Amino acid sequence: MSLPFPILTAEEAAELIHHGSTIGFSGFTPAGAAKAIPFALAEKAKREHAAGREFKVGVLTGASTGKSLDGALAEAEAISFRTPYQSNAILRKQINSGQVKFVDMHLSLLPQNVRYGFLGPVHWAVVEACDITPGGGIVLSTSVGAANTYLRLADKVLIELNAKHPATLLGMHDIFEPLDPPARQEIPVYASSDRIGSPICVVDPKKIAGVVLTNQADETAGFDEPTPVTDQIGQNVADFLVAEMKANRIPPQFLPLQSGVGNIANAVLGALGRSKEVPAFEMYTEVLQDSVVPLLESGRCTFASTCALTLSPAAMKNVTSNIEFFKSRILMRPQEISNHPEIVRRLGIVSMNTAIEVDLGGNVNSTHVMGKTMMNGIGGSGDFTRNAYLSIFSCPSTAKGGKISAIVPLASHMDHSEHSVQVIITEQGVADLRGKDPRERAELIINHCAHPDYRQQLRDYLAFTAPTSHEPLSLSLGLAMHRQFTRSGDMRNINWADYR
Ligand code: 0RQ
Repeated sequence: MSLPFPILTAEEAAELIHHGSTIGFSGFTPAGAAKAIPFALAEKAKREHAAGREFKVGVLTGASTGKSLDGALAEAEAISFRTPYQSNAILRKQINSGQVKFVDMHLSLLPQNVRYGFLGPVHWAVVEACDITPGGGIVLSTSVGAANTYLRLADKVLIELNAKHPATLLGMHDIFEPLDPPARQEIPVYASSDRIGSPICVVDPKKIAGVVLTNQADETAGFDEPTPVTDQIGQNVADFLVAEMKANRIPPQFLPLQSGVGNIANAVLGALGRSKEVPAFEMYTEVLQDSVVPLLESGRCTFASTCALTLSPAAMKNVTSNIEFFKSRILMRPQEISNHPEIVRRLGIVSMNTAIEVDLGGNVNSTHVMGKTMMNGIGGSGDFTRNAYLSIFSCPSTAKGGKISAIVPLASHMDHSEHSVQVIITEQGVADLRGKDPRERAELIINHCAHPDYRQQLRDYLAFTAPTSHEPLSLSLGLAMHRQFTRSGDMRNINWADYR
């Protein structure tokens, strides 16, 4: 089919974008992220810089992306502003040195914040598609993210038409954008599999400045091999959910599951899939990782609503070669819907996200190492945690070879407060904080989740706090374990007397 749009090289497309532009890219994780145009834009930035001219752009995406987008643009020092989430090592350094302004945002809020004008105008939408019609109908590829909103709001649109993703993905997306207040209405998703929108995005064809033909796989990174620690965390989560079911706190048909990204999330889902006692379940989540594909094939997972197919090339091939099977079991939604608090609360989702550290009150830091250094961002963890039927955070009890305790007296940064966090799970065990007061919480977390190397020093800390206060907090000692790590490189060296 011939298209009524200019067919451009990635370099020609990049030439259209000027210094100071704000670009809304497709991509939620590396899945469905634009690749050729951002890479060419990074090359253009290098040329401009070599000629002594400024060249930086504002980068909006769905979540993290791949090496051709965040990686290449960061390496070219071409990013002025970035939101809402990232996981690239070079970009992380630039964010932490103040070179790039980064706004860490709940992923469900990003599209409405763009619509409300809170982030300024979007000059370009650069979106990967697996098919496009002459009338401006766009079939997105392996994620939706915020691409639908960028396509609608941007002044101009560039499409990467990627032959690597088959046009038969048509039907796997469900595009829906809510009205804005005061006209806002309910979002009519009553079950994980409910379709409420359109399989395609439609843009005014006059806005399409060009189409770039590509053939590139998603730049998904593999997972680390499971370790005894991640396996044990997974097992503890599975055992906890089985016990909840037996106690009739989870209905026998189970509840939809949400799971975050990374090694731990992958291990948790693997353990749930293997469990003989967890019944077949649905997922209402934001990222579908490799571990879910065999669960869908075996029927352990009966349906997965997601925002992205974050799959390795092998797992992706599995899906595309059996597309009709998976199309009846997977739905990709915009992040505004996959992560929407209203739906999370209505469906009764069990949320499972990852902490960097947890404090004795049950407050969770998911983003900032030692309170200062941004790791990736809050992502969707807050969207789900605050509204979940049951909210779980898991992490290894220690980091950096045991020199850091993930259980600390006071979180050095707080993403999820004690009011939203119900259950903490490490390889050591489970702290069920529901209905517990601050002192009970502290004891449960020390006894069930802290590493044995740290239990006594955490108990010593508790002993220093005033027994009559509601929160067991010492203003002078709360961050002493963190200070000890920055001083000596090992939290185990703490001598509380040095800090009193
Ligand atoms: O560092 O790679 O240098 O060894 O953090 O930790 O244990 O490999 O776990 O890959 O699951 O990532 C919270 C970062 C965990 C991630 C986080 C260091 C550790 C290692 C990675 P190295 P692991 P994971 C989904 C929803 C955001 C919130 C969320 C994340 C590295 O899951 O970004 O769940 N979550 N969002 O050594 C110092 C500590 C540490 C520490 C871990 N206490 N101190 N370093 N690390 N704990 C996202 C989306 O919405 C898209």
